[in-house]
Amino acid sequence: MRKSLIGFVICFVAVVLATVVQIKPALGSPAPSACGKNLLVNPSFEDGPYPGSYLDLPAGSTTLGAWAVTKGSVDLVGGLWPASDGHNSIDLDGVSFGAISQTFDTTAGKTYVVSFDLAANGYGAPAVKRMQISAASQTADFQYDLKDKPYGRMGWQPKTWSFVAKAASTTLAFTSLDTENGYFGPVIDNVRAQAACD
Ligand SMILES: [Ca+2]
Repeated sequence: MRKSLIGFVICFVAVVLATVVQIKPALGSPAPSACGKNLLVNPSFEDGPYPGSYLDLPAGSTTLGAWAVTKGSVDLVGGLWPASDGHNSIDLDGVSFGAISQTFDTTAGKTYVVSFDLAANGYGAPAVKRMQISAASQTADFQYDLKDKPYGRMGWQPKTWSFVAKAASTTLAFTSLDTENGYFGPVIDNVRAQAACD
């Protein structure tokens, strides 16, 4: 008798839990899916010279090819830490707060999906690294809190964002929003920009 009662209670709880899970509202609208090829050149920062441990690139540098360094400086990081893809990644704080951008062909009115991996230079402050992604006058801010960084690893976090193009070409930019120190910033790698699926 007692066993059947326990069985009934377990079944009842399971049904309630299943119902709660099913009616749980979605948090925000899902990002659109990406289709087709990556529209970026040198999307993983693997082209160009071998950076050794790291190579500081000031604004105006052409070392990254299709990527322009547009502000302050960034570091092309090689052996200093593991990239999320290939060998190299970019610290958006080189010796000052930096930014990079790349312009690619788009179709006005079409949605594009940008994905990248985000980590942080853990060698110093600020404790929370901040950056902004922008394209076609649309922006989104991202941050990486060092307290979330696993010990001894980069702890790369995949990020996704989408924008609607307004012209036949669009400039995609990654900009450090840090205001402290200038040497140890948000780190990005493995950038993709693809048209959203129709
Ligand atoms: Ca890479």
